[in-house]
This record gives sequence, structure tokens and C-alpha cells, in this order.
Amino acid sequence: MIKVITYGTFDLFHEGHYRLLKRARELGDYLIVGVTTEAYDKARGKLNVMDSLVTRIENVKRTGFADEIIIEETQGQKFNDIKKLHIDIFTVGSDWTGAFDYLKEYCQVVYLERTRNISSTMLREQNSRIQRIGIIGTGRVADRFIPEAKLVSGVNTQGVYNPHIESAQQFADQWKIEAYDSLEKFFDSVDIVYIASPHATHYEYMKAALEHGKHVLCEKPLTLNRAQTVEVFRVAKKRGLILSEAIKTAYCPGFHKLLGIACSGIIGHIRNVEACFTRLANPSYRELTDRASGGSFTELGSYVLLPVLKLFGDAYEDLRFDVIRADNGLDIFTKASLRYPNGIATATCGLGVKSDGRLLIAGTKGYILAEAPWWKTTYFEVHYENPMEVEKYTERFLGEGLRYEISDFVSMINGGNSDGFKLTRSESVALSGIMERFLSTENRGG
Ligand code: C2G
Repeated sequence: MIKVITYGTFDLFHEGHYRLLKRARELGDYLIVGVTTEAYDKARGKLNVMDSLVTRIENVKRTGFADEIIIEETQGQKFNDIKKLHIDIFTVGSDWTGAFDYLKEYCQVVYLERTRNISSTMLREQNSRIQRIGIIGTGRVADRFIPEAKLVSGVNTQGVYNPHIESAQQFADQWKIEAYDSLEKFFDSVDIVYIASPHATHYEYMKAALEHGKHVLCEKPLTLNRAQTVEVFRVAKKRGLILSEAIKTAYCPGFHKLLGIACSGIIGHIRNVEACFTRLANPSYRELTDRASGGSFTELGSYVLLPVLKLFGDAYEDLRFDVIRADNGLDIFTKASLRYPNGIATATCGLGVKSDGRLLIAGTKGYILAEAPWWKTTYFEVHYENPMEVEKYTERFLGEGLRYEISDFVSMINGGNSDGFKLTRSESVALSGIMERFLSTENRGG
């Protein structure tokens, strides 16, 4: 009996998939089909898969060509499957020609001619009209955003708004997009507004964008005031629009793995969370000169508070800040200490003091340690009482990581995977509330 194996995502099952499976089956007597998990697709950079794993398996099953279906979860699995399942032929479409030649040592490798003019990407784009993104703000984050957005299917960066037309034009020329200095015209030409302007301007821009019926992805912190964040979510809900806070860590696959393990009980009950993120900033930059809303905590506090809120929630009993200031009154190093009924947490960040940026989660049976840059989680360890017993976990993190938040945002708009759980409204509201508390306890000398 000749055993054949093939793998794929099989998203939005189409004729190309059908023909591939048919010919794969004809190569032998028994066909095994490996269907990729969502986590594996994310890890290998295949974002915006629309159908769930269950649906994709069902579709493969319905063809009647698969004698057996397995799940593909990790890189390197193909090699092991081929040995374990005694495979004679590995096959895949000709878009992969050469990529799997390394398997020729273990079985025959056949690249089948790919069916022309059909692909899941094409269908995704047809099913959901391309979403046009408009950017408000022309700063450093906006520069990082555009190349990342290019990697997400179903979106196109259309233009940029800045009340100073020269800045807008310069940015637009660099990225070959449109420049706007009229908000009305800008809103009329986009579907999604990405806000990357200074913190204090977020609220007004968000409200205006939502009132114009646009979905909004806004840089952290959403606002510096709890009531304002509650208000923008109210408007978004009323108008049936998606509003998300762009904290990239919240959407990063490795961070999700870490949270899953922390909550799985293997380190017992979580009692302490310590998160630290420092970045030495240029003293002439906005974050160290803007007296109203600059400083370390408004800049980096969202990252370090995220694991605390994720693991302990927002019902803290006590919240205290210890601050080191620069001469202009802005905080260059801040430690927020939170006390909960069953645990304590510290969230530390700095733009003018360098420290060991790590995330430590301590439980009654062990602890999780993720070293810097844990906010782009690729590696963490689980330790126990016995120092020799250490479990190591890795996950991929591609590029700047903004592609994950953009892709989840687009999925939410298209009604596919509803990834709202990755950063909930109440978490964003709590973050704004903590920012408000921080600023109200600050004495910034006017
Ligand atoms: N395919 C095809 N013709 C198309 C589209 C896809 O023959 N027009 C083939 C692909 O070459 C692949 C299979 O259909 O063999 C599944 O395609 P995808 O769902 O896009 O999966 P892919 O990302 O190519 O995963 O480990 C995963 C595998 O490496 C392949």
C-alpha cells in the first residue's frame, strides 16, 4: 500500500484545494491530510485565516479523498509524521517547489501543479472588501505601522491626516499614500482610522472617527481618563463599530501562550506579578518633554500593567506610585504597586533609568520568568522548587509585531475570529483609570 501525505490550511475551501487533494489521493492508496492549527498559522506568519480549524477539517473530510486527517501544530512536524506514519510520498502544491526537498531523504516528494487563478487570499479579499486604513499622526509608531499593515491581507493604507499639511505630505510621499489636512475629507476616504497622535489628542479623534462611522484602532493609552474611555466604547457599541487599543503585546502569540500556561495551574495559585520595561529615550523627544501627558508611565505603563490586569483583574484594593522625576517634573522611572485580595503586583517602567526588563509571575507551586523583551514574547521558562526542573517555551514573533494586532482587528471587523478577548473593553477602561490616578497624584509643576 502506498501512503501519501499532504498538509495545508484549507481556508475558504476552494477548487484549488479540491484538485490538489484529488491528485494527492491518486498518487497512492491511502491519503493522510494534515490541517494546520490557528496557532501554527499565526506562528508561521499566515494571518487572517477566516475558517475555524473544525470548519477546515470538515471541508477536507467532505471531499472524501482523505483516508485520515491529522493536525499540524508545529514546525518540524512533517519530518516526524513521515517517519512515524511510514509515508511513501509527500506532496504539496507547486507554490512550494523546492521548499520540501529536505524530505527527499525520507520519502518521495511530489510538487503538484497549482491551480491557477484561485486562492484563499483572493477569496478573502472578495468576501470582505479591502478595508482602507487612514492614519492620524505621523510619528515613529506610524512609520512602523505601514510596513506591518502591508503584511495583513484585506487592508490597504490609504492616507494620513496631520493638521500640519507639510508633515502629512512628507509622510505621505515617503509611503506613497494620500495626505490630508481636512478631517472631513480624510474620514470620507477611509474605513478604519488608526490613531497614532500624541496621547492627549486621542479622545477627540476617536470620538470624531466613530461619529463618522469608522472603526478605530488607537494607540495606547486609549485616553488618560476612565470616563472618556467608557464614553468612546459606548459610542462604538451604539454605532456597531470596532474600537481597539493598540497594545501589541496583547496580540502577540507568545504572550498568549505564557498567559495560558500561567492560568493552567502548573505554577499553582498566582500570588505575585512583577513586570518591568525600560527604554532610554532621547531627552528632546515628545515623551520626555510633553509636560501635560509625557513621561514614562503614560508611555510604557500600558505594557507593564497588561500582565497584571490579565492575571489579577481590575479589582485591586490598593494602588500606589513611586516616582523618580527629571528636572522638568516628568517621571523618568515609575513603579506602580497594586494590592489584590490574594496577590500583589508591581508594574515598573522607565525612559530615563535602565533596568532589567523582565516579567515574573510567582505562584504557590512555581514561577514563570520571561526576560526582556518579554513584551515581544518569544521565550519563557517555568521554574519549580527544584532548581534543576525547568521547562522552556518558545514562540515566534515576526517583525515589529504590529501585524498581529492589525490582523486581529481586521478579523473582528469581518466577523471572523472574534479576538476581542485578547484585550477587553474592561481592561482598556481599567488602564485609562490607572493613568488618570497616576496623573492626578502627579505634581508636574503646571
Ligand atoms: N493549492 C493549489 N492551488 C491553489 C491553491 C492552493 O494547488 N490555487 C494547494 C497548495 O499548494 C497546498 C494546498 O492546496 O498544497 C493547501 O493550500 P493552503 O491552504 O494555502 O496551505 P499552505 O499554506 O500552502 O500549507 O504545512 C502547511 C503546508 O506547508 C502547506
